[in-house]
Amino acid sequence: MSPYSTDPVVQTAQSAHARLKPVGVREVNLTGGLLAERYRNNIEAGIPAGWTQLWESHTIPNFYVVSGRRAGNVEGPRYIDSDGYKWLEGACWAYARSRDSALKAWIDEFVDVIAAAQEEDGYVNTHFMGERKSLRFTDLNHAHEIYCFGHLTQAAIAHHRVTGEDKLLNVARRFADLLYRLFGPEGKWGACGHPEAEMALVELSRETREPRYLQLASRMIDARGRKPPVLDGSIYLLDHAPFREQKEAVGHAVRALYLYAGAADLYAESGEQALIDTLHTLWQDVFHRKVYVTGGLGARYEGEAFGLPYELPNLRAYAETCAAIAGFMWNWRMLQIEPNAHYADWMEIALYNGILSGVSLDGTRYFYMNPLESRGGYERSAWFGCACCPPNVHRTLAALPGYLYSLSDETVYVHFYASSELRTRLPDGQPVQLQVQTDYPWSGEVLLRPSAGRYRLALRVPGWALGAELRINGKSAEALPGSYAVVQREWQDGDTVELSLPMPIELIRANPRVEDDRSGGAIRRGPVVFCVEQVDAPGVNLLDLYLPQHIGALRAAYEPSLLGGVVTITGSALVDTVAREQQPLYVPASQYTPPRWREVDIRWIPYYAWANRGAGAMKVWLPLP
Ligand code: FUB
Ligand code: ZN
Repeated sequence: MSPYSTDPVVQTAQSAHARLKPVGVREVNLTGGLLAERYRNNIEAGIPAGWTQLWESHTIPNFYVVSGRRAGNVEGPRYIDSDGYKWLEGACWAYARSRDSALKAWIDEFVDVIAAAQEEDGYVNTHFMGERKSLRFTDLNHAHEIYCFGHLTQAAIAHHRVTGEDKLLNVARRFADLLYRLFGPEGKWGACGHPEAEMALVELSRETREPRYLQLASRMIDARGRKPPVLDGSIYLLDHAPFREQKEAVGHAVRALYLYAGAADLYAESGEQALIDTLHTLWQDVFHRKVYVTGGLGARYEGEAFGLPYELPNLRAYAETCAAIAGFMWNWRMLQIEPNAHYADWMEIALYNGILSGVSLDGTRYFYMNPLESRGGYERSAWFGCACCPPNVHRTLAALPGYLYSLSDETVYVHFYASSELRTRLPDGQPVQLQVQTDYPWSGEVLLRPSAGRYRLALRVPGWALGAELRINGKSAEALPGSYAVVQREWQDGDTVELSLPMPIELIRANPRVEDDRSGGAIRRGPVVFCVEQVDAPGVNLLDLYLPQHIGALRAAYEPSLLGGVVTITGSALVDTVAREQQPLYVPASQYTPPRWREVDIRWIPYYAWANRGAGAMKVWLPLP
């Protein structure tokens, strides 16, 4: 029996330059708590509603049309196939554990029609078949053909890993072979204006042990920034400089982050120093200067792009759901290469804030943009004309079990805390089970029960967890925030590991270079960022609302019947009672009326849960009085 998990999300088990090996999605059972609930809701509500939307948006009918099984026209944007593929990937990860026959029937139907749509030479993209056939590969900048191939391939790999069937994998391989003929070493230079295929090709080479796909991924990364340009030489398409010379995160955020994730995948195989140096430089730029406190990425509406350093507006935050997910994917790959807790810390911030905010609590409505402030009127939609985000949520939540743990020789890494059971084998074949009980993220108390055997446990102590304590069978051990606490022993049945991660209510201040936030603060508790919604501050214009003088007077409590069960924070805040609407917009400082304070009782809720009680105003950052 292979010592490797057969259904991981990213298969680094044999990657020479990744220190961590994954566990399979089937090896982890989420048994309770917030992540289990979001995971279940995604499978029971989000993915089924997505199937309906794929029909209504014409995503699936397009495949029927091009395969000749239905009359009609292909409709929708050039990248519409990718929405279906992302859903399909999610459906496969969901099926890994649910084994639900109705879900399998949808998967089978979709796989069947994709295979039927594929042409003899391996090409499949509904937008460029039929009448538009002559336009194939004539616009690598904007056509998204290779991007759609990437999503097809990721779906195919999930399908193969989860079902053991190779029908879709063969479709992906035939398309990859076509791309290799066109853009491999014997072909022209080529890459997609929207990166994505790089990750998919590395993973395809891992799945098939076919080195040509890795070579093609490498060539696509090398294709950027050439002279004359292979694309259009623009920053938007990440074609402004050779990848290894890109020192700042610029351009379209999702494209950039997928490119970085693909480069990390390539590094895990090649070990090329220049690649990891570039990735470290870009990571510093993104996570020290360009990320929202929610893990949101890509500040600008214009070009859906990264802003300048510290350009992080709240009301006009773009923070596309896909970008938070792409950052999550990149950090996962970095974490498998080198298990530094800061990668997992940012994954966790993104997951509990900027990713979960992307989907409604009922699991069927989505945000495209995730602003940190709203004046009201902004709400989630069931689908979009450009529907990249909803199925990205489907695939991410469906794959959650595969993200909690990793393995290395003799070590089980615990990255994220959720009530769960892990049943896996260490790379040396030793079976390991781990039971985790916790109310995380509402409580930082975590109880772990490892099965007997000689191995290490590496427990992530989040960077925010000052005062963390670790006890092995009641005896204290070191737990440094921002690192993995490693415990090695001959575990006996009945051993307990207790991790206490203090979760005080924290006032977060931003680097004062962030102009929107410099005179304010945000409330965070553990990894969860909070916000105030209009409904919890009745009669108060949120523009007049200020933080309280003493954060210490705020109280956190679990409210089981609110928003699916959340910890809320209550207490008094300050309202400026000066009738500001009657004041001029600008006055000489000598005539300025300072605030007149009144205390009001308000409630903060987790940011991810906002806009589930109407589309009222909302703020994450409030000014300090
Ligand atoms: O271009 C396809 C998708 O549309 C991108 O990933 C999103 O950012 C949106 O631009
Ligand atoms: Zn999106």
